Amino acid sequence: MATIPDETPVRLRAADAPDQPAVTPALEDLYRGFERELLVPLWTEIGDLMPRRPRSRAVPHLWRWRNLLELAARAGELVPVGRGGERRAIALANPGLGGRPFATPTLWAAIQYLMPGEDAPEHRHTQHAFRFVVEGSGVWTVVNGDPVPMNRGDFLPQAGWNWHAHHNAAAEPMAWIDGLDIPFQYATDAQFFEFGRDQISADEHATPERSRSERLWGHAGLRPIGAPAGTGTPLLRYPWEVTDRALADQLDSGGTVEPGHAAVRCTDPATGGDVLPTVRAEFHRVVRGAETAPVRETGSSVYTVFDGSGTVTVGDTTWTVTRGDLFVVPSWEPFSAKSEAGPSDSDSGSLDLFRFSDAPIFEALRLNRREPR
Ligand code: GTQ
Ligand code: FE2
Repeated sequence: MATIPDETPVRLRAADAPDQPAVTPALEDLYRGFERELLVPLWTEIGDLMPRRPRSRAVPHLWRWRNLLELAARAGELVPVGRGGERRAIALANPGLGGRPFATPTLWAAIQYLMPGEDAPEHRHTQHAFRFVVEGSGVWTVVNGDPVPMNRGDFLPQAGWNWHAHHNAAAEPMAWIDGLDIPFQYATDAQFFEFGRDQISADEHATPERSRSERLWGHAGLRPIGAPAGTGTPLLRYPWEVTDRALADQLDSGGTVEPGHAAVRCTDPATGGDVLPTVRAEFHRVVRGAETAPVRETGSSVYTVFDGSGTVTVGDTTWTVTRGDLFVVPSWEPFSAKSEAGPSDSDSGSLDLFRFSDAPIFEALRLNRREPR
């Protein structure tokens, strides 16, 4: 039996498959029989279905924040937000995924935009979601009636099936990034969606500095004994001040991933596990001049440059990146980042990256693999 070379094209045609008999009328008739009965022989498909290593249809791709923001602002002027469309969210469509609004085969990433005074109506869905704020403030997301502020650097997880609406209480428009597992759930045929109230109450339009969820669950190492179990992670905001301090303290105290590279993962305070069942969220800080060692992993990630600048390499592609830029790392593509001074010196002096990935899915299914490249 001939071995299939490593770089065999993804789809083998019947007659091209290794060790195939010559094409005779009898063989052609056999293949017509397969077609008629809706049967497909493994030997014509094996290179595509059972590759030697991951071959993502998703490709490395970068979206520039200034372009996203400019288009989102125009959508803010031209396109209303309301029942039906539900959100003024504009998704990143990976050029390898056939025009679907999928950043990776499992992850949705979008820029969402609300004009001053606007409300995005209440709904809930099985898809797990989060918000991440690159710049601005003034929007509160109201989760099960609890208004949660959104400020620069904040990470706001929101597990599936919780009611949520958003309202902009400020005089300025605000943009942020949404991450969801929409493409993954699309493949499961297990999604549900419900419309909530068209208008949330006056109480829920309140603009507290801290949500009820943070007052209960936002104290590291302290679990509220009487707090009722909700659906999914109970802490609804991971404020930037805390994340920033955690990264700075890690660099000072020698517990880094590698020299000059600190990283933290957002966890569910009730379980200690990933913050969402299908989505992992991490912050990485690479100090000026440092570079991360190239690594490849199964599963896909979307990165956002939160602060600073530098270069990032995904597979064979290297980009110079700056605040707000978003890029995709497909499964098994090596990734590394280098922190370098950029055109604007107003940053913190480090390259700060926010990363989200589908790692919890891969770990649950024991499909996770990782190797230095
Ligand atoms: O804010 O509730 O980008 O339901 C996609 C689906 C945002 C949201 C998205 C959603 C939302
Ligand atoms: Fe939603």
